[in-house]
Order: sequence, then structure tokens, then C-alpha cells
Amino acid sequence: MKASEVLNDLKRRFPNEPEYLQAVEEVITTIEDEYNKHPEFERYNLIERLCLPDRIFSFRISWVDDKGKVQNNMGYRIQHNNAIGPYKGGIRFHASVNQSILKFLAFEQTFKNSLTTLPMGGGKGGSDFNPKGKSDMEVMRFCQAYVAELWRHIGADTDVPAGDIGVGGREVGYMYGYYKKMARENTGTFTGKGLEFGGSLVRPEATGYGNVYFLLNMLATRGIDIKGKKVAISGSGNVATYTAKKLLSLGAKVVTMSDSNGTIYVPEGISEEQLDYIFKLKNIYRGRIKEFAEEYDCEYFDGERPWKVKCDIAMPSATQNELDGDDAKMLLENGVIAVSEGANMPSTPDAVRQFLEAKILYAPGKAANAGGVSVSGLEMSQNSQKFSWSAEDVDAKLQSIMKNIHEQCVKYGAEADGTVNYVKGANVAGFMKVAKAMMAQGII
Ligand code: NDP
Ligand code: 2IT
Repeated sequence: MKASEVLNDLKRRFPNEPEYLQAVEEVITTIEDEYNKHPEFERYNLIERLCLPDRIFSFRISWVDDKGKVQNNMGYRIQHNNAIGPYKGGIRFHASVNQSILKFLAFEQTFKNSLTTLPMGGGKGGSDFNPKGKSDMEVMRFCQAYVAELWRHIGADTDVPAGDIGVGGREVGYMYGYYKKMARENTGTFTGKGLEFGGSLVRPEATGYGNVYFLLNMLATRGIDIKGKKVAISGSGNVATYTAKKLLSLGAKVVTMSDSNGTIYVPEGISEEQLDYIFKLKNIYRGRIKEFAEEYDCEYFDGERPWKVKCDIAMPSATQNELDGDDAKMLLENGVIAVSEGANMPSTPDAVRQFLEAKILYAPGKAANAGGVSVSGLEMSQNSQKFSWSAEDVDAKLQSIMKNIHEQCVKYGAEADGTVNYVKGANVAGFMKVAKAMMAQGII
């Protein structure tokens, strides 16, 4: 089948999976030219095989809350593609989780992991469990119940989960602990583990730092200095906070952060002390960003996203489709020069189109946020060696991986007018490696 026919057929078969179709459509439409240069791909129906996940596990998770009430959630793990290495990708706990969202994330992860240069296939898992307001013991019991179903299907050389929205060091610890109890082995099947039991230095920081490293590579192509630039960040979780931390260390001004209830606006830039407050607020007290506005008496946009403020750079780092066509228009009108995505698929197709047409520096998540899974890959390497590397070593490797991803994007995304289409570059580069590996391995 031709690439466009595959897309139409997927639309017919999965009409209730909008996020999955959105991610697939973006990739198919950008790789079509390259794909059509390889008739052998079509002969082996490669594109359809690459769009459909290898397998999906879905299951009921029943657990008992602190009041003794039985709660039921749905759990999933999508093993999308393992042509270049074990399935690899995070676990998301959020009330909105469904099969479409996890299929889009697993699909994207396959291309992202291909770009990292490390041997990792793509996967994603999660549950519609809502961690908000849950006690530590409830979170632990839930993590154990999730892994009680999942543990048989994962392993250090099979499928290696990690964190994502709602899953950080605490949840990975509980899941890994229970996995180890069931599987009776200690090979590190999970990344983002605590440093005392096989975790890698710089893994918590890696996605945010990696996004800033990617941004620096993009800015360098136009000779722009990050110092003094105003950056609007969305989210206040793992990715957002470490993005802010690195930006502050480079002399940039972080003017916004947010959560699902609203946005704080600090026109002169958040200070290091204020960022520390946000770390504690989010990780220890598990509070809301509004409390920051109360503590520091700054502007707070209730129920609004950050994109209306004047900024030079936007780094969406919360969730999918959090920046739409109207937001893109406002950002462009306010003179934004770069958008680098920490989240997965945060910009809607309309927003992406506007960024590409405006020829600003626009990096899609699968390139810009690949630092997290890259250091997960490095955690896997360290676990295999039963050894751990210094923070300096891991950070240097992360910087070199992000530079390499940027180079791949430039190689496949360079336009005649000298600009770079990073969407095309990332999709084609990611696709070609997986496609060649699949071709070599036959119809399986
Ligand atoms: P966290 O759970 O640490 O933080 C998520 C942040 O995003 C919170 O501030 C949260 O606000 C906000 N958020 C979540 N859902 C929504 C929503 N529906 N609307 C508005 N805001 C929302 O997650 P991470 O920082 O780990 O993940 C953020 C993004 O980065 C995700 O897209 C994830 O897939 C992506 N990513 C993560 C990587 C990692 O290593 N962790 C690696 C690569 C990408 P609230 O508290 O109100 O829910
Ligand atoms: O979207 C992502 O790349 C992640 N959530 C991190 C995955 C991982 O395996 O570290």
C-alpha cells in the first residue's frame, strides 16, 4: 500500500483513537517522499507494519484505598516495535490515559528512541489511575497491583519501562521493588531508579537538560545567544523544572510555569530560590502552582496556559495538544524565535503548521525531549556492566547524543532556503533506521 492509503485505512480502523491518528498522520505525511524512493518498503508493507503496535496488554487493576474501598482502574502496556532493541518507554498515570494516548506515545517513542543512537525499541504503558490526592501507601498499593499484572511481560532485554506523567522516582521505586519480588532477578528492568539501587546520575534532569541542549544547538545555527532570553515554560513537573534549572544556569529568564489549573507569570524571570520552592511544592508537598503566586505575590492566570505572554522562546513541557493554533498565532505575533518541545506532541497540527510556515526554530518532542530516554539507555548500559558512571560522564554523553540528534535532523530536514524543517528531519531519520532494521529481519 502507498503511505497515504495506509493512513486512510488506519483512520477507518481506529476512528476512536484521535491522538494515535494525529501522531501517525504527521509521520506518514513527512516521510512519504523518502518512503516512495524505496519500492521494497511498499512491497513488504513496511509502513503499515510500523504503524501497528506489535502487541497491547490491557488489564483491570483492582486495589484497596485507605478507606477500605475497592478501586478499579485500567492498566496498559503497548509494545510497539522492537526492531532495534528491547521495547523501551515510560509509564503514565493520569486520569485521561486511554489506549489512543498510549498508542500515540508508543509510536512516537519508536522514532525518538531510534534517533538517540542507542539500541532501544519503542513502548509505552500506563493507567487511568489519578495520583492526585492519593496517600503514599495508596500509590504504593496501586503500583504493586499494576506490576502484578505486568511483570511477566517485561525484562531487562525484553521491555524496560520508566517514568512519564504521574510516574517519578517514587513510583518507579515501588514498581521496581515489586517487579524484583515477582521476577526474582536484579538486572534493572526499569529506568529512573533510585541511585542506591541501579539508577543513573542525571536521569531525573535528563529530559529538561537535554531539551535545553537541543535548543542551544538550534540557536547556534542562527548565531543566537540564550543569555537574557525570555522563556515561557508550561508544566511544573519533572521536565519543566529541570528545563528551568538549566536555563537559569545559562542566564536565560524563565517567565512562566504552570499546572493543569493555571499559570504563574514572573516577567523579570523566576529566581533560583523560587525554583527551589517549586521543586519542593511539587515533589514533597504535592501542591498546586497557584500556591507559588500566593507565596511570591506574582501574577496568576487561573485556568489559562502560558502562551499569551511575551517571550522569545516557548518550551511546552506538560502534555499533548496543550498549544493550539490560536496559541501559536499569539506566540508568533509576540515575536517568538524558537519552540522546543519537552512534552510529547504538545503542539496541535495547526500550531505545527504555523511554526513551520513562519520558519522559526521549531523542534518536535521526539527530537528535543529524547534526552530522558537517552539517559535511560545509559542507565541500561550501566546496569548491564554492573557499574555506574559519574555525573560528568553521563552529562557529557547526553550532550553528545543531543548534538547527534540535531545533526540527524539537519541532515534529513535541510531546506533549499537554508532553514531546517526539524519535523521532517526527525521523522525521516528516525524512520529510516527502524525501516532498515525491519527489512533486514524479515516478515515477523
Ligand atoms: P510530571 O507528572 O512530572 O509533570 C506533568 C506536568 O504537566 C504537571 O505540571 C502537570 O500538572 C502538567 N499536566 C499534566 N497533564 C496536564 C493536562 N492534561 N493539562 C495541563 N497540564 C497538565 O510529568 P513529566 O514532567 O515527566 O512529563 C511532562 C511531559 O514530558 C509529558 O508530555 C511527557 O510525556 C513528556 N516527557 C517526559 C519524559 C520524562 O523523562 N519524564 C521524557 C520525555 C517526555 P498537574 O500537576 O496539574 O497535573
Ligand atoms: O516520553 C519519554 O521519552 C519518556 N517518558 C521517557 C521514557 C524512558 O524510557 O525513559
